[in-house]
Amino acid sequence: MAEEKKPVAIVEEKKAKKVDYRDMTTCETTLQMLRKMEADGQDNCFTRAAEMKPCPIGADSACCKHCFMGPCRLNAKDPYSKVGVCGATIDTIAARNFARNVAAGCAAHTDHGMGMLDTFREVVNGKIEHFKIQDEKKLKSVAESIGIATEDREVMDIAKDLYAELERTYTQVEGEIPFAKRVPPKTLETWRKEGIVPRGSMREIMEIMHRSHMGVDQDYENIVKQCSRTALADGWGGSMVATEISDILFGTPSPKVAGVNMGFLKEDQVNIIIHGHEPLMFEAMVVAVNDPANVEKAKAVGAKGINLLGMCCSGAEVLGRHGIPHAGNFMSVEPVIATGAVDAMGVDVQCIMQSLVRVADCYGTKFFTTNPRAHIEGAVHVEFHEHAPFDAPNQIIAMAVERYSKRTAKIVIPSRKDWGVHGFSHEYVNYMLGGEYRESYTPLNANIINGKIRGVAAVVGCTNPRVKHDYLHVELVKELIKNNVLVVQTGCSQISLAKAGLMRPDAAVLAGEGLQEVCETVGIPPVLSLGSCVDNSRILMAVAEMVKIGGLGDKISDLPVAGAAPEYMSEKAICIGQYVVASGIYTVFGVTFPTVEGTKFHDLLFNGLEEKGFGKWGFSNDPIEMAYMMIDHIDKKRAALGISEKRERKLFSMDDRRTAEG
Ligand code: SF4
Ligand code: MSK
Repeated sequence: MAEEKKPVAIVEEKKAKKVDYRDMTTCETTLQMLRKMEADGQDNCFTRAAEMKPCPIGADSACCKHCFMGPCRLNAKDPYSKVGVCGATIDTIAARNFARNVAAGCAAHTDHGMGMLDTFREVVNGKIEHFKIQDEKKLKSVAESIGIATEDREVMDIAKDLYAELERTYTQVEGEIPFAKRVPPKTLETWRKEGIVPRGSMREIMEIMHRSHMGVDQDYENIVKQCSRTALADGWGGSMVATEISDILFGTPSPKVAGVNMGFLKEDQVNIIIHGHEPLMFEAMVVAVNDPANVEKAKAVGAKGINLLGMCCSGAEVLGRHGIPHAGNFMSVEPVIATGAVDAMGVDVQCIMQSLVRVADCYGTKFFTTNPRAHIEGAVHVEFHEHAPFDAPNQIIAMAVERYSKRTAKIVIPSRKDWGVHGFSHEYVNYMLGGEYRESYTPLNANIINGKIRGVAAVVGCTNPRVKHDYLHVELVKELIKNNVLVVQTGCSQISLAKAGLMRPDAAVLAGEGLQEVCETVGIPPVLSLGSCVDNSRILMAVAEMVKIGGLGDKISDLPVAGAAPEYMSEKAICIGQYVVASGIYTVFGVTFPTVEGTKFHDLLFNGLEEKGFGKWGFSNDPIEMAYMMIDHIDKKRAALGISEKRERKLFSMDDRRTAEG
């Protein structure tokens, strides 16, 4: 019997602030492990958030440190009472800060996408042999969508042309990016009129960083234009390339039953978690854990096998593609290690908390960084190379097996396991609705027009310790489906909903009558999971298709659709929000929003953009209010399309609710 090792307290001197974890999460496994961490003397992001009061000036984005005459702090309560040392107004300061958020978010996604494209090039050139083109149908459809001929051509010839064309997504200095061809013509017209059709993302990011430098662009409206252009270079550019190349190389997801939650850890197996965003190492790991030589190594130390799980977006991607179980979303990453059952955690890029090194050390988990862009002080770096993709996974497995053989931490695995259907790619939705020989979104549009489906909502994004974990996601989505709004999801949000059981077809009973009928007829849950953060591009493809099918207007901004990221935390989310808004969709965020209400910049984002033919931003921290903000918007669009009267019954609006409450 292994001797229990008492974890070393992270906060030795300063006692972590006493918090009631029931106020912090609705995820019962996360709650159980947070309590365990407390008993073990560990801090976590919830306790650190309670200790770290956000700077109110910073939260309102009313400060600037873009030069060394500052930093300058304005007064958010009286925003036009002061200017920075250089004379910058609140509108300039907040718009520049927002621009830098967009730039960072766009850089993260486009660098990820470019990494995928680099791998694709090496596969096409025959320099990488372990990865192959697995989905030729997808390769051809992507090629055709941007004007590359495919008929009677060799797959590799098409692939070479596709690589050359898609490289422009990043490097092109003039002209429109290739996937602009996928944008509905009237939406593209609005972008052209505004001068925001993106060039290559490198160009856009360079320009936005230049323009937000001290003393350059000092007109918030002009800055917001470049925010839109840069963000669109992400959504219709870098992220879309990441999704499409992943599908071509690893297969386009189709629905599969898969498990979510910490209960999928197995005490008698070597548990390995991959956390981050890029699918390459995870794909190699899926092969490596099934390699008989590695399985034998695990059995030789008494384990029954190797149990691979995902976390965050890496996990969301393989959940839909391979049905690999998912251990939890962003707020559960520290708690999952506290189970003591994780023998190794490998991470790549984005959303990797630095604290994980210390938490892993406390519970004896072997912790590895794998990407040259993302080392963490104190972590063992085992670099992943696409040209020798099994080297890093084999090393990680070997060290996980060793840790299994020497487990000393007490193992406490929560029992909860949630099952659901995952992997609804844009292509599968097309097939599911129309059948193999008449793939089409026509039935979706028809059910929106006849009112069975009121509209479509994309609920996406992170979890954040500043709000109750999972709560906003789940309550918002429940309210939306109850009101016949079909919900699509990506990222950590989809894990929140999977844990709440809403990705099971029988969750249709929670939907309104019309949506329930459609779900039961097609055999789908009322909440469809589409994958990781970059897979928000699948949502863009879906709305473009809805416009193309017809009957719901001629641009994306005509559609009865809305978006939300109720618990967001990352700059990527700001960039996603901006490209969704610039594409024409009303988008509501929770937690906090980096503007001061009553300023011209705030008014532009929350009203003015809609007047120019785009979508607009909204904000609320009440999930029910958020739901009715989205529903009211959907109803407004239905009315403009002249399809309101086709609704079968009147549903509760936000005004009705206020009246009822009043
Ligand atoms: Fe202050 Fe202007 Fe410098 Fe910003 S750019 S820190 S507002 S002086
Ligand atoms: S992982 S960006 S916490 S969704 Fe994409 Fe989750 Fe947000 Fe990271």
